[in-house]
Amino acid sequence: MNFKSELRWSDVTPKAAFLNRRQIMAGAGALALASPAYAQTPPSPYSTDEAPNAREDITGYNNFYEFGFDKGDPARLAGDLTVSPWTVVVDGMVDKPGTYDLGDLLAGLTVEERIYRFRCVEAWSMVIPWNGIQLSFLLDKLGVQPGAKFVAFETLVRPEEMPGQSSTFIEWPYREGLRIDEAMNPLTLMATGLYGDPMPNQNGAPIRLVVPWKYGFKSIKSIVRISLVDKMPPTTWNMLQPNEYGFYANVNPEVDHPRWSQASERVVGSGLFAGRKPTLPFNGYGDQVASLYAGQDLAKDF
Ligand SMILES: Nc1nc2c(c(=O)[nH]1)N[C@H]1C(S)=C(S)[C@@H](COP(=O)(O)O)O[C@H]1N2
Ligand SMILES: [Mo]
Repeated sequence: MNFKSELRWSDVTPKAAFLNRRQIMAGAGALALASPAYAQTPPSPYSTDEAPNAREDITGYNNFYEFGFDKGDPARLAGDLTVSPWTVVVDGMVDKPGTYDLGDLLAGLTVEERIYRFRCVEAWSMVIPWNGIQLSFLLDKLGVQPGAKFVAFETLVRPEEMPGQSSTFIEWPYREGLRIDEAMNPLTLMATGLYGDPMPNQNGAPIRLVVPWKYGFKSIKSIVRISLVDKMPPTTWNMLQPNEYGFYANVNPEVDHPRWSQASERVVGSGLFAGRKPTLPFNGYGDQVASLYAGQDLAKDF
């Protein structure tokens, strides 16, 4: 049996990374053998060694306005979203445009575990063990043309399954974008799962962006369109409140939100009194990304 051709995109998340060695030795050998992709996932040098939040925090406290404005709405209402089949349109300045089945889009690419800090613009944070594909590898496969300066993303529009889309507060689809060098940075991930399981619907199934040095709103969920473009694309929060939410949205303790401080953050799940810590420039990823912004005034390009 050729396991590789039998594997679907959702099967290639590295579950075995979460089984300890003794479990693998003792009883899970069958899983390891049947799923070569699992066993081949070494710990990533890009992962933080901070302890991940509990699955209940990550899957129970969400922002996903397509399902409502409350943090509990996505967990309550996203369960019935149809995430398979899933198609992604790739268009613009790219060698291989098309309407891809998700499995075809990701075929041949390696799913890695990346444990990243995650900082919402609302000043709360978590540590999340994502599984996903480095965006640069996907873009290399698609063939970015020299004229492309930005990559734009759109979320699914399906009001029948996304009750929050009855609100006109946001002009759907939810949109986000990155400059090409940001998209090509090795930290930037197209996440397909967390904790070794396929992405929970409330976290942006079946595929979402994760940009760990930027405020969480850049990390657009449930992506159905990827466009390579030559101009800075319109993005949802910037369209809504340009003076509060910039295109770059790099985590920056020195540039406050007009209505609250960004100097510190509430660590979700860590208890009432101990749960605050200072926010770090670029969310602690400055060594990897500060050079992208050399020569830019980050108080202006916030
Ligand atoms: N399509 C879409 N993507 C989205 C959002 C959203 O409302 N719709 N919210 C953003 C915000 S503000 C945050 S903080 C993160 C939350 O991701 P999480 O629920 O997986 O923690 O998703 C981002 N991506
Ligand atoms: Mo957010």
